[in-house]
Amino acid sequence: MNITEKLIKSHLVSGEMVPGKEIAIKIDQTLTQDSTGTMAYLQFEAMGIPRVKTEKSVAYIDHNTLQTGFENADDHKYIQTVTKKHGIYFSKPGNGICHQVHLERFGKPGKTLLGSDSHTPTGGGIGMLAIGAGGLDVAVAMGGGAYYLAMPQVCRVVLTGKLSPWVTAKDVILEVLRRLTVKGGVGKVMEYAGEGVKTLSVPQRATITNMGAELGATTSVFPSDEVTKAFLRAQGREEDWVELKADDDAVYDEEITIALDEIEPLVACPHSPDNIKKVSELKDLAVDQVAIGSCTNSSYVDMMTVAALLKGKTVDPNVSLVIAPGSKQVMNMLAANGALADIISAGARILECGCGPCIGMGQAPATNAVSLRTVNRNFEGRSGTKSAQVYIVSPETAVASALSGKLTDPHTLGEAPVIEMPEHFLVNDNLVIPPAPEGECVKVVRGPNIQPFPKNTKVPKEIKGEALIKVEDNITTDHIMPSNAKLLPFRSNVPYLADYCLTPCDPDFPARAKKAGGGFIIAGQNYGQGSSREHAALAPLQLGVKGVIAKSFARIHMANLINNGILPLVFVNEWDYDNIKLGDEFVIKYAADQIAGAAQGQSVQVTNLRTGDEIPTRLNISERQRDILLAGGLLNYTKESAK
Ligand code: MIC
Ligand code: SF4
Repeated sequence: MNITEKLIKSHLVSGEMVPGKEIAIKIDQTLTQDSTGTMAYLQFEAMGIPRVKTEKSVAYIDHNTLQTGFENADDHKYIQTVTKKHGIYFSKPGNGICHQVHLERFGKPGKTLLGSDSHTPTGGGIGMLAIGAGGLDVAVAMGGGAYYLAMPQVCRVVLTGKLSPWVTAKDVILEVLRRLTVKGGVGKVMEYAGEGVKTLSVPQRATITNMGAELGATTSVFPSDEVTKAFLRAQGREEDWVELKADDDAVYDEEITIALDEIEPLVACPHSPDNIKKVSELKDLAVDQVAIGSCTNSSYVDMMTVAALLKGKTVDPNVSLVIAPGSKQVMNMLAANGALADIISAGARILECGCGPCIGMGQAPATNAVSLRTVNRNFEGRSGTKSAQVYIVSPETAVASALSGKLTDPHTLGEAPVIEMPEHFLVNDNLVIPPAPEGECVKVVRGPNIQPFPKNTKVPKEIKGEALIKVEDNITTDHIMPSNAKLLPFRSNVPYLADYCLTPCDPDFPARAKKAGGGFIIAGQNYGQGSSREHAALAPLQLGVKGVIAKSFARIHMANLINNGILPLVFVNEWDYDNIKLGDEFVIKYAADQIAGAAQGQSVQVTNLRTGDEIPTRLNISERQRDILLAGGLLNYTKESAK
């Protein structure tokens, strides 16, 4: 078996391990962050289970830490009290980005991790089967329920040789994205192998698995080997190590080879992580802002490298350099060894340990500005400025550019510094609050920002509605439910957020949907790529959206639509997309029967009342998902099944 199969087999609850078929796996650990967490805990509470049933569940506060009003602070109080009551560890704001901290302090090779954030696969860097999902799926897992997914195909990524100086793990994953694109990983696990693996540290591996999310992959995973063991030892938890490797005769569905020594510093250009060029091709592009941090590139070695490169230098006068170390551990170590002073004296602006600019929480660039970031996503508008041009680079390229004021290949800086992994990390978990031993008497505090979330109803006899919007390929969840410093505080208030749904594509969409009393979204390929935010399904539900008809869907978003009872219909004939006009009236007759038939592979006929066309579509659903859709979503289904 390969590693993926071993991890799945040891957690398999039901289903056959045949690619594409639905399987269910036991979840050992969960993580949530604050912007998806409030919803996940409200849903967990609605399930009425007193105590989590996982081995470890951790709630992080890392996204909404700007606290421009009472909303964030209210949500944090809610999460702190609800977790205390139900047996979940609480990582306070300031402790760092969920994925970075989880890797350092809680992740264990051989275990499964389900997180309400699409970059949960960061844990694959330490040999976990770590998957991103919607909040409701995470709530179910906390309650001891299995996680359902389509058995993935496994793509072996063979790494040969070793990275040359100035070339980084970030450049490796950008190279994978260049070859496979943002939909190249859909339905797959990217499993790393080959002699190059042992040359990469755990944080480097985690940078690569983190950005597997940008490929649309179910997850990515590295073996657990001596390097993993050394990392865990340095974190004071060697006892958490187990070895994990593929059998010699393991079989894979696909294979690609990446020669590490042939990679050059790369850059993802606006507005997609797969729009890759060589840094040297774009040299001299003037840069206005450089932001270093995010769950992709904020580890100790990343930050020490940044400090070494900045030491004794000054940031270009036209560049604003902002740096957010990934965790309190990293920040603390930089402070203790003096590297923080080097960063500060070079003129960098230090942000707290959190997501910050990555999700548009502050540091929005100026109009038309060029911003270089070490983040994983550069979707249009995500930085908080629609006209900004965001380029994704490694920390090394980021610093070289911050110093010169132009996009600069770090090779120009001379000899690359060699930063070793520490033998001992500074371990101090005093910002992690354990749950109350007995949660019964804990009072859960709810602020006025927490509003009831929309609930769907059973499928009616006929589903009717108009084409409310028609969008192109690769629409991201940042288009569907934008996040920025103004909107992120409202993640517990879906009625408020709904008024911004899909507005980057069409500002009139929410008003039109409300006026029409709901209807359908028409979309191209890979609809819903990006984040795990359930809000990208909840906001359309609030507006009465009944179905999305698309050429194809991204994995997590499709699961979120089903969990909320919205039909993810796939065009059988792509030309039907071309014939649809805004305002066309659709009807799905005998809806329940057609949905039932879809689980058996039959098509669902959507009638266009304007043209009289019958549009054949597919619902790629299991029998369980059929029942969820018929019930009007996972919550209704769970309640019905409990009767
Ligand atoms: C992101 O990077 O887009 C986020 C913000 O971390 C999201 C979660 C969210 O929308 O709250 C993700 O990746 O799932
Ligand atoms: Fe936070 Fe950015 Fe990572 Fe999302 S991608 S978890 S916003 S740092």
